[in-house]
Order: sequence, then structure tokens, then C-alpha cells
Amino acid sequence: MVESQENPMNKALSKAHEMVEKAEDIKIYSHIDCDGITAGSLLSLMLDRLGKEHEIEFISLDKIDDLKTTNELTIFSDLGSGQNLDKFCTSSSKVLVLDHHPPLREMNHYKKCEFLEINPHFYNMDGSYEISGGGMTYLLAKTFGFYDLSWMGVLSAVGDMQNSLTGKLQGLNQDILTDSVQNNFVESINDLSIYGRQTRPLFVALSYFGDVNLPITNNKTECILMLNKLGIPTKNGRKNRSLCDLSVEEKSTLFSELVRMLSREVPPKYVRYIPKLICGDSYEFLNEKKYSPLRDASEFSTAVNACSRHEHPEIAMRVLKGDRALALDDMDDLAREHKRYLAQKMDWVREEERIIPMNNIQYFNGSEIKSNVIGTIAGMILSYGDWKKPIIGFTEIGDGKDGLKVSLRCSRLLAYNGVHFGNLIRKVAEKVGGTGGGHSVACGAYIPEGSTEAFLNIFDESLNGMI
Ligand SMILES: [Mn+2]
Repeated sequence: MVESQENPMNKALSKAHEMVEKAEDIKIYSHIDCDGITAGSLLSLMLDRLGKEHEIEFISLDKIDDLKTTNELTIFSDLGSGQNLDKFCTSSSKVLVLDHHPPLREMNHYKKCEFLEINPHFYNMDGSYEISGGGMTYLLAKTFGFYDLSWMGVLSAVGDMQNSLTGKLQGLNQDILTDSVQNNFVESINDLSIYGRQTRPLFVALSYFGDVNLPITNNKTECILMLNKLGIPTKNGRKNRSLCDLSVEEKSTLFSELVRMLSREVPPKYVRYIPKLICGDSYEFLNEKKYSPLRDASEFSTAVNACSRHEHPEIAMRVLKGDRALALDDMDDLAREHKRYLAQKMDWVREEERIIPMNNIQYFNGSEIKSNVIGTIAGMILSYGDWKKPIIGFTEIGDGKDGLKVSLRCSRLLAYNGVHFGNLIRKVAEKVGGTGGGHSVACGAYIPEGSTEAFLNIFDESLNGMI
């Protein structure tokens, strides 16, 4: 048997360990999304335990240009590799970058300052599937022996959709999962991949099935009828049952029924992907209460995202660092506000029939939608459009900046069949003078004002014969 290979980043990580050990005054800048907030919180917990004075700020990528370093050590987590950091290379301050995004620079680019950038791409690892920003910070915490923080690495990976193509965690993500399973913080369960495992009544969770339009999609009555027909009780006493309440037999009955329904709806070329669409690994945090939104990794990541979208990353951080009292209440409030906002904007898109089909794509002008949730809305509205085509939403960037934010979401079946929309959107955005990228099923771009039509036309044409 071959022994599991040592992580090639270990040498760099022990250098990072030294930098942290020597520093007394530390500043962390972390990305303001689920992965970045978790990454920053993990670092903060680590530094608390080490007795290191530190400040932390969660920022969007465009804020990096305005930053000034005044601290002995600056740590960038879940960002930095894709940004110009020339001005941070000074003799007076040290810099540590822990990122997983495609790097602009080569390893050891800066020679005239103490600057350490650790990125999986330097070691031929894929930063979109093998490790997240939070995973990178966990690897550093692990050098101090903090194995109990591994669950945060799992949350980051899920929040960053690193399991979206296979339904499983792979590469270093899997090693981090092993750490957390062995220490009893996480249970990994092969399960139906239906969102809302702990908090949604099963019939509601099923009604959100959106990768393919089924009779149950957006139809709760139909979901109840289906469960009745299958002999799966929807209630336990007065309480609605959730997916997590189902027995293995019930889950397998439901699985078979979903396979049957899907086989009827999807074109033959997609049939072989059906099991992957409804089955995947789920991750339960064993220290969280049952039916809490923190118990399931994908529901937890939604809660963190709600804090970030409403510009309160510090609330998520307090929860992540262990506050299960006040901060958790605040987080619940934000989650409710978030839900309300999304529902209202969804109605607006639907009632005004704003989804416009083209040959290969469909789009909507989301001018009344905040740019940081345009992707979420696109994902939710897909089930009201044509699931066979990707949906593109656009809106003003806002915040005093010119230009448009574009977001794309699509059924996972399109991605399984080989289209990488993240790469495609980057190419198309560049053609109209913008930038873009992301995952195959969820990606986005920034494009100049007035270039929407050109963008949509080029996008639509480039998909001819591909989907
Ligand atoms: Mn990330």
C-alpha cells in the first residue's frame, strides 16, 4: 500500500507558522463571502489561542487598492493572489497570503521584502475543487495542533461550492474532512442532495428542486401528494418532518421515485447524470443542535452568506467563533430579512415576466436587485424559466461604481455534460471589455455600461451546438 503523500505545502506552512509566532501585532484582511468569513474567523480563533493581538476586516476584492499596512504582519486570506500587492512589499511590514484563487504571480515573486504567498496552484492543485480559503487557514492552524478547527475547513469548502461537480469533497478538502470526522466534529453522510436538510419541512425542500422542472417543482401540494403516495409521513405528531428525519429506507424510496420522475423529463444525453444530481455527501456538525441552521454545512453556509450580503460579517464571525446566544439571534434575524428580500425580488422578476429567452440562454434585467444577490436570485428563478438553458441576470454594480454585474446560474446537468460556464463567461466578458470567472454552474462577470446586448449575443452564439 502506498502511504498517503505528504502535503507539498508543508514547508511553506511551517514558514508561515514561524511568521505568526514571531509577530505581536497582526492584521487580517479576508474576503467577505462564506469562505472568506470562515477563513478569517478561523485565523482569529487561532490567534486568540496563541495570545496574539490582532484586528480583522472583511472586504470585497476591489477594496484592496485602498488599504494601507501599518501592522507588523498582514495576513490576506481567501484573497490576495489575484490582486496586485506591490505596495505591500516594504521593509517594515511582513505579508502572508493564504489564498486558493488562481494566482497572478509566481511563487516567491517578491524578493525585497518578507512576503510569503501560499497557494495550491503553485503545487499543481486545483483551488476550485481541492481546497478553499478556509481550508488554507486551517492548514496553518493545524501546524499549531488545532485540529478542532477542521470543521470550519469543511464549512468553507461547502460555502465555496467545492463539492458542486461531484457531490463530494476531494483532494486536501478530503483530508480536512478526515481530520474533523476523526475528531468527532463532523459526520459525513451519503444522502439525498436536497437543500434544507435540518430546517425545511421535507415537502417544502422538495418543492425547491430546480435543476430540472418536475411536477413537484414550486408545487408544495404535489410534493405532499407524492410523499403520501410513497407512504412517507410528512409529519411526526404535529411537527413537519425534515429530510434529516427520514430513515434509510424512506430515503431510498424517495430516491427511486426522483430517478423515475427525472428519467421522464431529461433528454437521453443527461440520463446517466441523474443519480449524481440527487445524491451526494452531506456534512453534519455534531456539536450543533438538531434542526438548527448550523447543523448542516450547506444551511450554515447560507446563514453566513446572509450576514455577508447584509454587510454584517462580524455577526457571522461571532457565531463561527462560538457565540450561540446573542450573535445567533442576530444571525437568525438577518437570515429572515434575507429571505424576505429574496422573495420580494423573485416576485418582481416573475410578475413582470422579466425572463427573456434567447436561442441558448435566457436572461433578466434585475435593475432593482442589489448586485450582491443577483446571483442568488438567478439561481432561484431558474426553476421558473427553462431549466435547459443557463439563466443570466444583470444589474448595476452600484456603490458609486460604473458598470454592470452579471451572474449566471444553470442546472448542474449542463455542467456535468461538460460546459464550464465560469471559463466561458470570462472569455465573453473580456470580449466586451469586462472581467469574469467562477464555477461551471455559478459564475459572474463585470461588464461596462451599455455592453449588455453585445455580451448576451456573443454568449448566446458561443453556445451554438454546445448545449
Ligand atoms: Mn474562496
